Amino acid sequence: MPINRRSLLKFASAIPMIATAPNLAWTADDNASQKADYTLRIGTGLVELAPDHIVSTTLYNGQFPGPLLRFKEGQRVVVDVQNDTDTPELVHWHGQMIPSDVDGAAEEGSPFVPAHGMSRIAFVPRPAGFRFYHTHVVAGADLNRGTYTGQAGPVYIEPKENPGAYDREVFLVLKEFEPSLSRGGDMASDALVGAPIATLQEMGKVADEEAKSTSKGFEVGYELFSINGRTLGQGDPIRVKDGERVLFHVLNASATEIRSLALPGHVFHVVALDGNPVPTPADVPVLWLGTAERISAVVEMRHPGVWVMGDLADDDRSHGMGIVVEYAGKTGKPQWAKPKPFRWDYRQFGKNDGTPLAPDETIEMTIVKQNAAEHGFNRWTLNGQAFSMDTMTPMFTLHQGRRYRLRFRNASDDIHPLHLHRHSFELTRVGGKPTAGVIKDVVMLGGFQEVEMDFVADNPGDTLFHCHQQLHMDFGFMALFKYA
Ligand SMILES: [Cu+2]
Repeated sequence: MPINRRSLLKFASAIPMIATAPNLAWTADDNASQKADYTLRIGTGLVELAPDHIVSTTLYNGQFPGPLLRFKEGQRVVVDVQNDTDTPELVHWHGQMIPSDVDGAAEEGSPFVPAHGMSRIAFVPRPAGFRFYHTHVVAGADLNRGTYTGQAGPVYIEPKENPGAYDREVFLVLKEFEPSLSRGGDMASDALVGAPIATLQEMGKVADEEAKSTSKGFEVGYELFSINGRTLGQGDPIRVKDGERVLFHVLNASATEIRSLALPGHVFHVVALDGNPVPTPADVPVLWLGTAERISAVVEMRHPGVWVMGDLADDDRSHGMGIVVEYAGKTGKPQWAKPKPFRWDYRQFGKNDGTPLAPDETIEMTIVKQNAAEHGFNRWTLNGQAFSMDTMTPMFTLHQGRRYRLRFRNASDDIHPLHLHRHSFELTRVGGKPTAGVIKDVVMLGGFQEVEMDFVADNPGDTLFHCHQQLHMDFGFMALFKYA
């Protein structure tokens, strides 16, 4: 098995893979004679995180991250997905407003890519911006399945016009490897603005008391951490010049973790969240990203040296979560400096004094954790119900054209990266304060906090909502929306 030794810079300008003529066993499309624009091959491969840390996992096209796919907004693409593994797979096109049958979620009715089989998928990419693709199968207790594997890759949908004032684009995919189950975790408690709400804390206490188990359920920990498939210090650094403006597209491709990123002596000028331009671009010293979130930020390189761009958590950074930024003509050991504490506030990027439109309807969901209720795993309920993969019963009915407000109340201490498929939403209340104008497809909800967001039911078809933390979504934290 050849080990992929691509450099970051090569990756940043990756050329789309040339598709080979597919030998179709099954097709969802009527143009089997047409050549696919892209081929994704799912199979076991090796990732050389470091010379002494080579991991074997499931990959796209034998590499991590999967190839950067550059689509053009509104221009139809045909993708062949070849599954060389022994189990059915699903490729989800995260953040795109496409039909349910190609979205890549079984709960919405997308067909599986059969084991040792092929599927042809065709769709019109939209909207423009930084998206990604990843597996959407249930992992449960199997840490060799789902997003614990290396099945993730970036998508960039070229806008019809490109307003970016930058010299260079660099994609960064943050990812952990070698997962294992453990008791207890270390979720960042200082990541988000807002204070815990007493009534939600009380609900959490009641749930704890009602739990049959006195201990918390399993969490997942990792041995190795990487950016673009390399641990900190391995592979090529990001080479920059004094005065250069670099546009970073950062993706948190973790299965379960919240991530932070800082570059000592530099600020991030955030221009887009989840690929959508923000109304108020703003400078921040630290990026915080929930699972599956993306941030696009310009960094002006005006602090020559050799630096570590890395996670704030010392343990994660020392196990590889970082990448070296090296100015031209500078040498020496990469330097790290811990930034001052900084709490992430989505409202910072919203419309000033923004008031959201009034919704037609409000849907409330209260999130409760049942400690170790399912074979030692925590079970998650929404309004008292854990999603059943057997029945896949829809929870809500949508009427096309209506504006819905989702109000989430978190009666647990965990941060939840909430994700809605096939639609974008506008944040309307964060950390107890109103906001408008920030359009996303994943939002972090803090422990014992509330968040509100609006979406317009403008893309008919079954639509999945779930927490993007793989352990949470696999153990109940999902809901299905049906259009009337
Ligand atoms: Cu969650």
